[in-house]
Amino acid sequence: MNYTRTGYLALAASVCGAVIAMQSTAPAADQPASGSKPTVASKVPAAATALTVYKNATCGCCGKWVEHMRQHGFKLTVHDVDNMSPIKERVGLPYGMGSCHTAEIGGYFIEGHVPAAEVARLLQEKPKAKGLAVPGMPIGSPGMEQGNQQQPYDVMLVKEDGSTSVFAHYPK
Ligand SMILES: [Cu+2]
Repeated sequence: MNYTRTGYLALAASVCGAVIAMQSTAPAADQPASGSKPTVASKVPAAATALTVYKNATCGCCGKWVEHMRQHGFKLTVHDVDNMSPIKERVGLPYGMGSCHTAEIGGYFIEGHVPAAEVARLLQEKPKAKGLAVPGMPIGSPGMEQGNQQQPYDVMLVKEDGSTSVFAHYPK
């Protein structure tokens, strides 16, 4: 199965490439201040904040999403893999829900540029579901920032039977 399809994704991928180029010239300085400040992850039990991420090594926007999640208090284990398709198939991602990176937390998958706040909400509410997905790579989602540009997008809840419903709409 091929999860990267349509010109829309190709465009998003080129934007993501631009992000890589921009990032390489920026100082790799802004580490999150550790400790004191409450984060969205602090709303869920500490044991539930361990997130495993699979991505391509060259994916710049994936790396930026990883930073976004760390800044919000999640503890990440990141695996760089060449072929994402077997992982997306294993977690049961339905056709049309695909994005770049795939993560797993608390028995759920997190596909694409899902905001940390929605991951925390998922872990608090614990719906019967397979996971959350932001299909494609919408501009303005975490890790896909392009100045002030903001493409409206939905965070989809993927149920156990593969059907989907809107979990959150952005911008809020
Ligand atoms: Cu991406």
